[in-house]
Amino acid sequence: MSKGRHRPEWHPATPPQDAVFASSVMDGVAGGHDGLPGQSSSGGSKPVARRRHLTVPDYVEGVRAGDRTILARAITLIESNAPGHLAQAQEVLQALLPYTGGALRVGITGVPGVGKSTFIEALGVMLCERGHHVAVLAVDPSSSVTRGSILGDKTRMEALSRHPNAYIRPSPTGGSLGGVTRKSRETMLVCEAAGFDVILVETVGVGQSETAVRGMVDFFLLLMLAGAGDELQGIKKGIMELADALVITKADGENRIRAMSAQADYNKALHYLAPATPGWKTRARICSAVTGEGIAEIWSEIERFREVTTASGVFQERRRQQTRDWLHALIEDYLRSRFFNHPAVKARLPEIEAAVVAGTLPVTAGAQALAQAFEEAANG
Ligand SMILES: Nc1nc2c(ncn2[C@@H]2O[C@H](COP(=O)(O)OP(=O)(O)O)[C@@H](O)[C@H]2O)c(=O)[nH]1
Ligand SMILES: [Mg+2]
Repeated sequence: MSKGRHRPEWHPATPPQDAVFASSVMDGVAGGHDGLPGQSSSGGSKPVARRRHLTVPDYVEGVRAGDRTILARAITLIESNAPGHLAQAQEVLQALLPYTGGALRVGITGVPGVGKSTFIEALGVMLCERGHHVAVLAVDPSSSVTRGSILGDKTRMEALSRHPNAYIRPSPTGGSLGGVTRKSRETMLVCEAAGFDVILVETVGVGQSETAVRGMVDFFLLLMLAGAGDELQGIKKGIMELADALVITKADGENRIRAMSAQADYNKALHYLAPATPGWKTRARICSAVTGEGIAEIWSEIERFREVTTASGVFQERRRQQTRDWLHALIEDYLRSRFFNHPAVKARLPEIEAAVVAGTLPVTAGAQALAQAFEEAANG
């Protein structure tokens, strides 16, 4: 592994290949992350306790007590792709489940450079000062390429990462979007059981990850730049339809006036879109993480959203629906992978693919033939 990058602090006594680890961990920043204030996580002298094997009750009690080291290890366990770890992770989750669900879950998306991390820093610090406990997670399926961009972001979240009420967790590098979102959802639950009452999920708005994050949060915030008012169509419209609030960032200095004009444009455009949440009107606002303008107002709006949708039942129903959707998504992933990895399917797929492409076999007949081969083999 490259310098400055190493395996998670938690790993089995007899290390298998590095490949089983869903995440690799960069050298820690000097801050309170992972409960190691001011100490590099690759530092030479590690407390003995960090190496100790943890049982399921150890994890559960440690997380419930808000022990940052054990919280970090529980998340690392969840992020592991090793089959042996999956069973233990699920036992831990099962035990923690009664203590989950208490946080307000907020997703934050926008193109790279729009100011997500800076916004999260400003909002997060404000919330921590008010006594909230804030966990920041990232969903970034591309991070196996960019290697956990939130780690670079941690320099943008310096004050927040040092705040005792905050916990910042980099994106798991799990490969597929499905894998990354499973880990992020479960990490979110563990953070709730640890007592965090606000979960902020950052995701880059460049692919399908914003749809995945919309599926795991209560409130979805889209950050936008001024000067984009003339390109309201296309992909942006699709993302705008997912948002419960639209925020024009960097409304400071000379840009403030442009931000206000963009706000007016977006409010007009939003008028014609179906609301992302029934009974809630999505509005555009402006904010500046530099002057602090708009940050407190956005939080008030998120709180009002919770009140309105809780009173109408939409809040609770969305969570139930998200959980059902999650179950179905996992089943689909499982079946898809069983199907395509089955020797009977693998043996016939190339020939059937070639036949449908050549136009000698109807596509439906080809799919049926594969399904039949799979079922016959699966039924013995
Ligand atoms: N003037 C101004 N610059 C900002 C503001 N928020 C972020 N920036 C700058 O915009 C750049 C990108 O910010 P960042 O938070 O990393 O964006 P992300 O990629 O969406 O997470 C950085 O150079 C920030 O300093 C703001 O409110 N006002
Ligand atoms: Mg960022």
